[in-house]
Amino acid sequence: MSRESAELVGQVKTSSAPRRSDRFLSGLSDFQAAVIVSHVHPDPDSLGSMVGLAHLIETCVGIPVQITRDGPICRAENRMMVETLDLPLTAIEKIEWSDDLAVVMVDSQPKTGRHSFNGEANIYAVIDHHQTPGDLDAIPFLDIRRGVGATCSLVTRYLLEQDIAIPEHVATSLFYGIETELSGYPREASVLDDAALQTLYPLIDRDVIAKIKNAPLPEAFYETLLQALQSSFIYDKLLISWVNDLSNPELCSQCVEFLIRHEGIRWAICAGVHDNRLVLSVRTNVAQAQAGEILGGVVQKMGGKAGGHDRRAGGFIPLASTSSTAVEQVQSEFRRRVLKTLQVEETRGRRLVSRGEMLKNLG
Ligand SMILES: [Mn+2]
Repeated sequence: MSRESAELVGQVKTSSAPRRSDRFLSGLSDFQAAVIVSHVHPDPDSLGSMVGLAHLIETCVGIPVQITRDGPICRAENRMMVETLDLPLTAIEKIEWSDDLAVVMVDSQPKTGRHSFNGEANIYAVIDHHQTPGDLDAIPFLDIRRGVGATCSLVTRYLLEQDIAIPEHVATSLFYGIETELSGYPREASVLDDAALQTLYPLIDRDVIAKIKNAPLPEAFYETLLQALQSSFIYDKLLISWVNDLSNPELCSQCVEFLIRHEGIRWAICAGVHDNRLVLSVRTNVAQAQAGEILGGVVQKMGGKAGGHDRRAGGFIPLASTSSTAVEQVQSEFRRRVLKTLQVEETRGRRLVSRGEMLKNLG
């Protein structure tokens, strides 16, 4: 085990410095209450991290904790997670901000364009694992570990350090958060993630996990998938799929997770139009590809925001108009920039499903 790995699982105590969870908790005693925020459309890693930290703070500090929902949760599995585990989320716009409130941001960083939280109160802590750097000036507590697969793994570590009981619904939330973050290949997991999964497994409700994974899918999912398949273009190792009418922004990631499985493809992008934005979701099966930084670089020049991990990224480009000409212009500029960045020749584009095939299927 490398020195770094040993430190990650906490098996070597080489210094007398306080543990991260001790530092995190000691700073909270100055506050009356805490509120935990995450990125927009919170995913299982955000949800699990909030549930785990709320349990940690309530148990160890004894102050009330609110966990929040920034924007709607659309993905069927994520909605099922909230419903089945009965997660007490407060809509972020309902929070009454004050200086007595400790704001803890999880699974994202300030001013990355991924929150509606925008400095309404001072942030006490940021706990995250994204590549995308945020504005971290003057934040008293930071735990940002880019080499860790899930924020839930960091939170699980805090709970173990404090040696407190982990109730079933907390363990199940954390476990599902880690599992979904690590899905896909190659695995983006550290020893800390696997240690957390092993610790949590005996404590979880496995029926609940199965119920979440098999959440019923809305009809819009199939309509979007059909649209995505019919408008997928392959440029060598890259597949780009255009969805002109995206009923919810999270459908992009569901489509792209299916498209990246194509045998010849190393990079897949689904771009959909939703709410005056070109919503983007990227997957790659190239190890250490830095997809988050690559997408961030591409959209930045087009006024957009993006971020993510090595194999997964998401973001958006604002659309001045959603007329088909305006959308096509943005699409073609985005395509040109992506092809250039990934060094793929544009002339080699072909449809995944030919027009002839589509018409034949209709007949
Ligand atoms: Mn995460």
